[in-house]
Amino acid sequence: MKRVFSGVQPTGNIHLGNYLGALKQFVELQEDHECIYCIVDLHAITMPQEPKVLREHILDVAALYLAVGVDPKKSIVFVQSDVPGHAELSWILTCNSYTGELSRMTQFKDKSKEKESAPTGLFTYPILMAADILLYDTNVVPVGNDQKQHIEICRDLAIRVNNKYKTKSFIVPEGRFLKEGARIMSLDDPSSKMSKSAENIHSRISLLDEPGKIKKSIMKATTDSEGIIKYDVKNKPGISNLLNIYCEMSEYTVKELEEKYQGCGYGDFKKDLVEVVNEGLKPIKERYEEIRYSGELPKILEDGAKRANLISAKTMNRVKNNVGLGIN
Ligand code: ATP
Ligand code: LTN
Repeated sequence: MKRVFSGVQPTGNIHLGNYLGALKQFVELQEDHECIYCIVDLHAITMPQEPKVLREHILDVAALYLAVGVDPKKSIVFVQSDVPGHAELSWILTCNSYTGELSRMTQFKDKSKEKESAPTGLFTYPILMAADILLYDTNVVPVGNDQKQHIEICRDLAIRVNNKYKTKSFIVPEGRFLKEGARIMSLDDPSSKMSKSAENIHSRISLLDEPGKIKKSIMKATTDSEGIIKYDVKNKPGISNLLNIYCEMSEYTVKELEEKYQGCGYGDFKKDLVEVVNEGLKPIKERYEEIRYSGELPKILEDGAKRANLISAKTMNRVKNNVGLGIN
């Protein structure tokens, strides 16, 4: 069975982009893969975090994993900082990376722009992510399209270390991306991706938003003045984004939706989309409420960390041996 690894940062506001771009695939993959799903808290501290809030967000994401259908009996679910191998392997990879390749990462450029000096962790973020993946001999990494560059550098590092030490320390993983165009964009500005950190709460639909808030966000969503429901990302990015969301949250294809709404205005289309999104999120919210405060979460995460540690310890042993670290 192929092994899958992915992670989500515990930074709050898990939104429809995270769900459709990542979490939904996690659930599908666990049927015929050995899956490891991580809450990447070490990545979260590359930006300032309030300790008490961070702790809560870790449990929020864990509960959301389970609420969308990740099954801890089938998959390993754990918190990154509970497994020391991530930070350890990250250092070895750091020593095999170049400042030039890290400076070219768009995420670093975006997040550090207009700052006089940026946190070093933000700069080395892709290396820690590579360590996450390589630590588990991962074959497949399901992520949103925005992570393509990170997967590429992870593959480069794996190949580079294998070649440098003339041993097979790492399996070279493949990314599994959502089909092109299915990147979920911000509702108020369809030229940027839906994001946890955007200031305007109506730019995103968080999975735990109230139905009334969701209605408001969708009804306010930026479209165009043409009034024709047609998929055309270049000229009609707003309506195309809403068509994507509708399609991903229902059984319809984009083509079928264009036919269904031929001659209708944006208002009617948006009203139906509100229904579809609210109905789709209802069971997730109900399960989340059950799980989040049930007391079973810490046990599930502890058990996950134990299982993850067993796998990662084997990899660390092999890699340290290949690199010549330690005495045995
Ligand atoms: P931020 O916007 O604050 O940078 P984020 O929303 O990208 O954070 P992450 O925890 O970094 O959140 O991402 C979790 C997963 O969700 C990743 O696989 C990422 O590719 C995916 N993802 C994030 N935003 C989108 C989006 N708008 N559309 C599709 N997938 C997305
Ligand atoms: N950078 C990722 C989160 C992440 C991740 C990983 C995803 C950290 N480590 C390992 C897949 C595999 C993001 O989604 N922004």
